[in-house]
Parts: sequence; C-alpha cells; structure tokens
Amino acid sequence: MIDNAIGRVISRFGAELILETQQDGNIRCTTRRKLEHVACGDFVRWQKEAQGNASVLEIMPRKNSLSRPDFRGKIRAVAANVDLLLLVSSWRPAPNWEMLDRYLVAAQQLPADVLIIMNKADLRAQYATPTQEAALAEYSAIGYSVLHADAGSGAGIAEIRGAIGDATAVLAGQSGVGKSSLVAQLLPEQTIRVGAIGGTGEGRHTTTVATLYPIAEGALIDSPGVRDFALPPLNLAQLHSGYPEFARVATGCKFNNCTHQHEPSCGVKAAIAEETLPPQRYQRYLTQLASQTMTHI
Ligand SMILES: Nc1nc2c(ncn2[C@@H]2O[C@H](COP(=O)(O)OP(=O)(O)O)[C@@H](O)[C@H]2O)c(=O)[nH]1
Ligand SMILES: [Mg+2]
Ligand SMILES: [Zn+2]
Repeated sequence: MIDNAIGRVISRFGAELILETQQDGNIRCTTRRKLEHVACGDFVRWQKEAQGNASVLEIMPRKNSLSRPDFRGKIRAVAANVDLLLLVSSWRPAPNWEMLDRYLVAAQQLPADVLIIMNKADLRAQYATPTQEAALAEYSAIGYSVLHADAGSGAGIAEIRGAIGDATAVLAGQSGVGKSSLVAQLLPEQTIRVGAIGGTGEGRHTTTVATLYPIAEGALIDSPGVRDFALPPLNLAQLHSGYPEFARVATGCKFNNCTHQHEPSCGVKAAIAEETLPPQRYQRYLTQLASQTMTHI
C-alpha cells in the first residue's frame, strides 16, 4: 500500500525525523536522500514503505526560516515556517539587550511578529537595575509588545497562549531564561526537560534538539539554548528595518543612505540630542552597525 501525504517535522534525530501527520498521528520517518537542511516546522511529503516504515520524499517550499550557527559555527535553519518570535529574557541571567536587538532585526527579515517576554517576574524587584528597567521601557515606547511572565507561578501564560493563537511560534533567547519552563506551563500534559539552575543563575543546556509542540490551533517550537545569536551580513536598509523608531526622524537625514553615525544633517542624531529617541537602543545600534559587514550601502 502506498500512502502519500504531507506531514510536519516535529523534531529530528540524525537521519530520523518525527513527523506530525493527519492520518497516522506522530510517526518516525527516515530520510532517503540527505535532507541536510530539513528543520523543525518544515512541511514534507512522506510515504509509507512496505515494512511499515515511512520515508520523506521532499521538503515543501518554506515561507521562511530562522537560522543561526550550530555548535560548529555552521549556519543552520533551526525552525521553518515561523509566524511569531517569542523573545524571552529574564532578570537572572541578566538581559542581553544586544541579542534582543539582533533578534528584532531577524524578525523583520523573516518576517515574523514579535512578543518580548520578560520571564522570572518574581526576580524583578531583587535583580532589575534602573538602567535595565530603562532599557526595557524603551522597547514598549517604540511600540513592541512586552509581557512580564513567571514560569513558576504561571503569570503571563494565558497571554502567551493568546498571542500564539493559530500561529507557529518560536521561543528564542539566552540559555537559562526559562524557555522550556514556559513550554512546560503552556503544555502541562507534555514532559519538558528544564535545566537545573546553576550558581550563575543560568540553566544548563538540557534542551538538546529543536522540538515542535502542537498548541491549540498553532505550534510552539523550543530549541536548544545558545550563548549568542549572530545576524548574517545585511545591507543598511535591512539593518534599519530592525530599528523602526528611526524611520520617522530619518526623513530629516540629508543622505538617504545615512548610517546615522558620523554624517552631517542627520535626523536620528538630532533626535538623540533632543532626547526624543531611546538612547540605549541608539548606542547599541552603533555597536551593531560597527560589527556588521555591510554587504552594500
Ligand atoms: N525564579 C524563576 N525561575 C525560573 C522561572 N522560569 C524558569 N526558571 C528557572 O530557570 C532555570 C532555567 O530554565 P529553563 O526553562 O531550562 O531555561 P531555558 O534554557 O531558557 O530553556 C530553571 O532552573 C528554571 O526552574 C521563573 O519564572 N522564575
Ligand atoms: Mg531549554
Ligand atoms: Zn541619519
């Protein structure tokens, strides 16, 4: 009997994929050809084999994919067909705003919607510094949605579930901020591996493979923690797409390829001087600009 259908990649172990299928539930599936690039969230065409095995025939075209370097430094897609990035930070480990900014640029490139989640709300009073509070307030002022959550008490969980709706959402953020703990709250029927907290307040890398969990009408992807998230080389317009607060004032720049750094008659620098733009974001933008190998300006 030959059955031919579309399934979605839930996770991958070497050459073996776990697929979510309509008619057979979750199945193990081998890849015939080398499907090097298949990622969690991909849709694939699969087929039943004579011995009751199943194999993948092809990867369907993707809407988009979120990529980052693996432990060998090789750029890999970790999630495909992404609608929403859940960007998780916490008060301990301390927020890494540079990384959050890079994820916001990446979200524009996908494109995907964004929800900024500040987890470990229970540690806010104890650990949040005035500078960190000001940095966080900048994101809301720009117009990003910021949600305070506590994976311990369950605060914010209903809001996160509501934000996911029927979307495919990916949890992203430093290791130890509580991504897997949020998954455990969102999907209490699943067994989720949560990192033991170390002396540094940072969880251990216990999430070893990217996994897609069905949630209500949508899907939620948890992936192994990363130390950092690097952007691919971008052009200036692509980089600027991650700084929507510049757009309004950049109309005052003399040059339309203004980098808002050293140019005369720069609307962004003027707004910074007048304190009408968020200053911490601008300072980090300059760092990001300097670290980017501009493919073209
Ligand atoms: N105090 C506090 N600890 C949390 C919270 N969420 C997660 N943790 C702890 O933080 C550590 C890392 O959690 P984990 O979910 O593995 O983080 P991940 O690396 O982002 O997946 C674990 O010890 C969790 O128990 C929270 O809201 N409050
Ligand atoms: Mg994890
Ligand atoms: Zn400018």
